[in-house]
Amino acid sequence: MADYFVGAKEYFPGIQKIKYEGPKSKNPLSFKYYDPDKVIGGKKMKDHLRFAIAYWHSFCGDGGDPFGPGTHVFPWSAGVNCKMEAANNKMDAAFEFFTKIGAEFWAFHDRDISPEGENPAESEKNLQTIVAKAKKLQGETGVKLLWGTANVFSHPRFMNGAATNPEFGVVALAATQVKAAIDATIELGGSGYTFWGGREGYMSLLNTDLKREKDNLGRFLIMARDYARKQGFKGVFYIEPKPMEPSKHQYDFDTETVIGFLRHYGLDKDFRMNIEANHAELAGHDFAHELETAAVSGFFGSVDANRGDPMNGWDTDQFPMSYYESAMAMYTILKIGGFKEGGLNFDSKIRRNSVDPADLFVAHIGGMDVFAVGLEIAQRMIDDGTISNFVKDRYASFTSGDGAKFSSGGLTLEQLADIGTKAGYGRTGFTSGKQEYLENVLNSYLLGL
Ligand code: XLS
Ligand code: CA
Ligand code: CA
Repeated sequence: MADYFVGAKEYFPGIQKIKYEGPKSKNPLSFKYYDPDKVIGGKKMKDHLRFAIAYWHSFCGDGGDPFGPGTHVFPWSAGVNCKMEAANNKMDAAFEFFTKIGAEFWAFHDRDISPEGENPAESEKNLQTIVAKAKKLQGETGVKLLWGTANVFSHPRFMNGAATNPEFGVVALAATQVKAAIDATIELGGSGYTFWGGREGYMSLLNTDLKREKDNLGRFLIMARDYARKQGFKGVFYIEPKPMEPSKHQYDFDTETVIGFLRHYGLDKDFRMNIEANHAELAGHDFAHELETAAVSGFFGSVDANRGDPMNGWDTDQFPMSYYESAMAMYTILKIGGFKEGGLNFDSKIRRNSVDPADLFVAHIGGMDVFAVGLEIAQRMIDDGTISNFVKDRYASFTSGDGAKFSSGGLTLEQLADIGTKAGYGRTGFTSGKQEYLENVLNSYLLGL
């Protein structure tokens, strides 16, 4: 991968390629733990972690919030009147960032990278023009596309939803974007295509035909899948669960809900989960719960590696900071053999008042270091085996005798009750779960013991 900026202009001057300098380094623009080529459990860190940069936050999110306009000044659009020229510059800046930070993947929405035109045909032409540029930059830098998606939630026309909109005309307009974004993803060799349904939900049942909306969403996804497959897309489709915000009730509430939806509409062969830490929290779940739920059902796909603020109920999309969270996440991921097509996409944004160009680098460095540490801890958990052996022993009564018979479906309820009656009460059930002990064990891995 090239380690220099690739565009005509350098957008992050004074910042060199970020290098691993080790935990003792005081240089904020260096990795303390993420050492891309370090081998953990037989695989390089970079191949375990498959970091991706979220185009929308890093190059479009200007720090604006509902109470005030943006605070971040983007050198690629300052003083540029033509939207396409700004989009072009922004792509140069993005690839400069990808190569300097050393991320091998990126992810985008159609409207992040190219502006909407006067009509759908012009919008598509804009997208194709920028995609051609992105393809060239991918070729020059070796950076790859993790996934693409369409933004069918920001424009006011989508205020009542996209595929679940009560107006057919809006569903058709959503299709123009999704079709073009699928084409763009294929053109860029993306390994995934994501659907996040922010407005695929509702605010009030008083104006909502819930069954029709869900059926329409299922039908739309079937059409999108069939189109992409027809065009030769071999990658994975992702659904990204989120329980609320901006809708009150979102149909893709959490992993378990989405799995039920996918099975109901016959989409379970092609779709996997893109799990975001912050969305898990909004659903009242641990990040690891969502990952494990997807993993054990064969629906694990990719990850949006951010965090929320547990003190409020917003989607704050902050950079990850917790070694426990990253360790538990990587533990699940390692247990199922690691990422296949997916990766760790930083769907994270710097704060409104983080206005120095270096802040974007420092934020990503922190997130990458947190997952590097999490990976190391998870590998210790696996290598030592104390935790997995404990779990195995805890369920040992299902692996022989009547327990094994039960597990393989060899008992009726009468037979099961009969076994219970014969055994009697005694101390059955009073086996310690030893959570505190296991937490102490986890702490010792955290300290590298
Ligand atoms: C918003 C979502 C969104 C998806 C991609 O909350 O996280 O950014 O990841 O559309
Ligand atoms: Ca989010
Ligand atoms: Ca996300």
